[in-house]
Amino acid sequence: MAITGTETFESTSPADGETIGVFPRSTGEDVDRAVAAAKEAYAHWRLVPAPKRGEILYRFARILEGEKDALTELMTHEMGKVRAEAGGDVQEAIDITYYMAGEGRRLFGQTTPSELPDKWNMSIRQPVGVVGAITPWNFPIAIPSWKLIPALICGNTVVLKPATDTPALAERFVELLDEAGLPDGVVNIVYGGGSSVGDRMVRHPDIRVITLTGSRETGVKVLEAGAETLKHVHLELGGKNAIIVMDDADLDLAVNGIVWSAFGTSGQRCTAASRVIAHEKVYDALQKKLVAAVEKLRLGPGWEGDTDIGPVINKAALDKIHSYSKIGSDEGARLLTGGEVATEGDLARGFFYRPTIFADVDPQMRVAQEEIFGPVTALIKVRDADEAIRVSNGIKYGLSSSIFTRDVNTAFRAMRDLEAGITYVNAGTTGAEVHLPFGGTKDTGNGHREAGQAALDVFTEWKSIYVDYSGKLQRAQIDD
Ligand code: UN1
Repeated sequence: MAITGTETFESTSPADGETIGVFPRSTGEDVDRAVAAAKEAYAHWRLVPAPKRGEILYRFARILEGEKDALTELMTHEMGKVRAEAGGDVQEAIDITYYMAGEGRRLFGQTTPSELPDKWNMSIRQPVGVVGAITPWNFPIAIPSWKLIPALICGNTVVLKPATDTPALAERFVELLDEAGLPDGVVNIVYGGGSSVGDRMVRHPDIRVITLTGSRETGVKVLEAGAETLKHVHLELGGKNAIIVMDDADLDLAVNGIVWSAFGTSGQRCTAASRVIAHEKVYDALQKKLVAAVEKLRLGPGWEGDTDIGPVINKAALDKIHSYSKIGSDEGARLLTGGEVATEGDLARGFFYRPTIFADVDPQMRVAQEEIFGPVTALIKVRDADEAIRVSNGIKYGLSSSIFTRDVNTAFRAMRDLEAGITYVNAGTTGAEVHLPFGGTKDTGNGHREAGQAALDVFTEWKSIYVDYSGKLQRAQIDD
């Protein structure tokens, strides 16, 4: 779909400022045309048998596999994550595509007996219509795929608005979908910011579903704006996830889990472990091991083989993250390591922040309550499992949670009582797999889940069908 806007914006690498590409800024009319194209394509796409839609998606999965290295490389440049993680991002897209392509031969509904004789009852899933997908920069291939692929297998058509930090990856993603054989108009892309292009989508009467991954603040705005047209709104918002380390935990394993979950992707995951809740008996030992492990991490561009931590996404993010180091210190938390922008040598060309750990954090401090979305974690000391669970739950978000313990009773209590959409036992807070529901409780969302079978509920409506073959009027609830 051609874009008429004459304004452009540049995508640059957060690692060294190199220009990745120049993209058109879509206008409101561009959004309207994209929606119109999607609406027109829907008339046909919804009638394509789901297994045939699945065949196109299988082809897409194979194309993605072939393009995995190139997309990975591009991601290390445009988004900044390190190569292993960028590969994982693309792999997550491949995984969900194979999984959802298979749904083409399932998309199960239900059949159930009727209360009346000679009558057939069933319920089926039907597509909803045009889906508006608003995606973030932190998983620039995986998250568009979590939203688009389930939407498509169910028979919807899509308008995608990717984050303005990662347009090149989104453009490539859509080109590859085209290459797989999606009919024209089934997927359309628009570029631009949330307050202009995003807002137009959210208010558009012909978009029936909005699926957003973003901040809590944006989520509330989208929900409000979408209310006017009674849209289905699927929200995947923030987190302030904690790892609990009990006194019987394997400490070295816990340290590995914390380093990976707190500092992987430079802490820029909704699922990142931005709090560590440690039992008082292991608190000091854990601190020491953690600082030693973190100070070994090497900062650098994601495309360099020995880099552990890449840049953060942009200058505004760097400033926000750094402001929390000051907030933490001002609140009385003890800075164990980090707390500064890294500028030595070539790092000065990008947005690098030293992995930062605060100790002696009170659960109510801002560094323990607010989503920082950077390589910062806060250590909190507790006396027992009850307090650990209480502290873990004592936030407004409810995405991911974790406990390291060897006690099966404690593990099961945590599995039951942690208020979160995801709980890990003896693993960090990141690493969701695509065939399980992904999402959170409380302010992390509005009750929906993506991925897994649960994603189908976002992208379909249930229709109940009653077929009476008795040849006479039969009245439910009245006739025997
Ligand atoms: C996100 O940060 O929004 O579990 C998604 C994980 C990844 C997905 C994170 N599989 O960390």
